[in-house]
Amino acid sequence: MNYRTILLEVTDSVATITLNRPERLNAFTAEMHAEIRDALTGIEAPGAARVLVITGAGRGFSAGQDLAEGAVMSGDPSRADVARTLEENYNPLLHRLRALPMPVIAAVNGVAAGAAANLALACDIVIAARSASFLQAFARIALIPDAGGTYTLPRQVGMARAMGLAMLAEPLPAETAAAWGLIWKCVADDHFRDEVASTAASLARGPTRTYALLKQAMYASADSRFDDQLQREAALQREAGRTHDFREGVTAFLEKRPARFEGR
Ligand code: LHQ
Repeated sequence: MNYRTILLEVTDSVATITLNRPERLNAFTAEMHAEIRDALTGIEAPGAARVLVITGAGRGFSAGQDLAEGAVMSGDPSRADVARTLEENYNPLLHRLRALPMPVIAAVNGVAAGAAANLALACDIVIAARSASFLQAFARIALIPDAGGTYTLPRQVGMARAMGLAMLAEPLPAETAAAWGLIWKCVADDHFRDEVASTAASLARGPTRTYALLKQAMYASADSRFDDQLQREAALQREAGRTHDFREGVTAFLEKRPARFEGR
């Protein structure tokens, strides 16, 4: 299918969604959300892909919600409902990415602002170009961080830094984001695309089913008690132990050869 606001490419089991409104720094519109939903339906189909990469066209990753989109400011201010797009678009997207049974890489090529910053930070692996930055732009327009920001930030960088980022709304350089443990890696701009491609290719050769189970375990951990998490680990490990790739992994180890995972 031809999209107007995104590009979708699937090569060697790596699906790439490129946010593609560079003249608006890839700001999100309702149409972009609908196209991403459609693309994800294809990517989720059995055997379609083993990794998803989300990135931006041009110089930015995304400037978050398109503030010029009619729905954002329409109607009587006392009855305005900016949360509607969260409930209809962003929140379901975040849930879907978390539940996607494969690794999701945010390849942050440039500035990621507002909801787009938090969408990127909710992905499984975040790789940023050195010139990229993360901007909790919300307070600049008198909103609170959304798209999971108030969940992700205090957990990943601690309350002091989360508050500073949210209230001061200053760009956080990619290098600092990596130093703070907010993202996986910050890579020199010249090597960024190669690094994303090699990471995606490596994950695409990995034990996809196990990655899906690992996501479930990791993301449940923030809200779990120790004992519950141990039980969850055991249940999910039981499933991992029944995959073809587990047998292959152990056999390959014993035969002193690289494993050939099939993702099942
Ligand atoms: C844009 C945008 C944009 C439209 C750049 N919209 N055009 C959820 C619920 C409902 C409502 C509200 O929001 C949310 C969640 C959110 O995401 S709230 C946060 C929304 N995002 C922002 O507040 C960020 C706004 N953008 C900026 O502050 C800057 O553009 C940054 C710092 C990201 C980049 O600055 P520059 O590199 O200097 O680029 P620029 O500002 O010149 O932008 C390039 C063009 O893109 C420009 O258009 P123009 O016609 O002048 O060339 C901007 O107007 C346009 N643009 N962001 N969010």
